[in-house]
Amino acid sequence: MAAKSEPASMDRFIETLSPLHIYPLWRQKGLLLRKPETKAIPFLWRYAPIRERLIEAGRLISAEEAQRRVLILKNPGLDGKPAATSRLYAGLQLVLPHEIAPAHYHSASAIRFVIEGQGAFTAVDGERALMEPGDLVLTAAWAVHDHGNDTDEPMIWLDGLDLPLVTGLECSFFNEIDTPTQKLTRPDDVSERLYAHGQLRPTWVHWTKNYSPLAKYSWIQTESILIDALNDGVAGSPTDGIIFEYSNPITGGAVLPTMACFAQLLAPGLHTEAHRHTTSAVYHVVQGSGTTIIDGKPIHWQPRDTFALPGWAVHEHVNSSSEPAILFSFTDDPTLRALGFYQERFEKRQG
Ligand code: 1HN
Repeated sequence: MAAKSEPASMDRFIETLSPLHIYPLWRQKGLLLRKPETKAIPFLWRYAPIRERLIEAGRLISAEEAQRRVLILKNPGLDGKPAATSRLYAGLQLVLPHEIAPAHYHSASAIRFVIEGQGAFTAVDGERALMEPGDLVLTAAWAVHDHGNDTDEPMIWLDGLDLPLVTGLECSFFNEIDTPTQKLTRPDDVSERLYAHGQLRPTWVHWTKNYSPLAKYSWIQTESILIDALNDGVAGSPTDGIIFEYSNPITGGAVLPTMACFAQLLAPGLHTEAHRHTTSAVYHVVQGSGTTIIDGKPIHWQPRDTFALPGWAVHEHVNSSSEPAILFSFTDDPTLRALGFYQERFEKRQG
């Protein structure tokens, strides 16, 4: 609070402070907010026009030259920052037939969610994960990774990274390795066979890393889990319907230390309860169409669209169609929980 007495002398006093690089706390604005504020806005990126530009980019630059041929999804509220929400980066990546995206590693963690194509791969930690639509592939912080497409079809996926967080914390490192592709030391998809069932733990592996040992979460498995729950009449969560978190099979926790991933099914006719949480999210539509109302703004989504949910935005999902709708999402949940900043409130529905 500004002092009420002697405003003139107070102003003269404050003028003397700036040469000393000091400032009165009682005059400082925006220091302690009563609730979270963000410049990120609720926003939808339609797939078709972006796909068109990606294919055009494919004629203009090779994956090798670009390192990664990606169109970044920039939230219009964030002043041109390469970010979909203030803590999450998202982009759509194209790898054309017989291309490679050269091996590198960085301190940012990444996820890939496959949109189109079949049989291209991400190599990570000496193992190739063969990718099909709907598969989730992890490339953890510091893990060397390269992508390749030995098929005859273009491969397109959604990249999700914690990059705005990492750069905000001033902890970004990035390096190439000496060869375009990394040495493969393990059979393709071996981590899937060891861990994807999630019930039997290979006892000879002493996994102490802070991310999931499973490189790929296949869509075949994820989809059947969602559909089985629907057929069993499971209602799921009041705010999210039938929602599963992709988990680290060793800990049961999030797949990465900074990001969590979810797959959710909204049954036909479902209108969820509204809530808000400090975490922000990027959603990608796998199947069906519907509306997510975010801070009063209806986001009408269709298959392959991607949309941003800013932190603390009130939201509810509506599937007014007669088909199930399926959404994939990644969030900054583990970061906020680790720091004790996770908060959730239930709200009145907006629509
Ligand atoms: C990255 O490593 C990939 O490996 C994609 O495919 C997008 C955006 C920023 C920084 C690193 C990839 C990226 C990235």
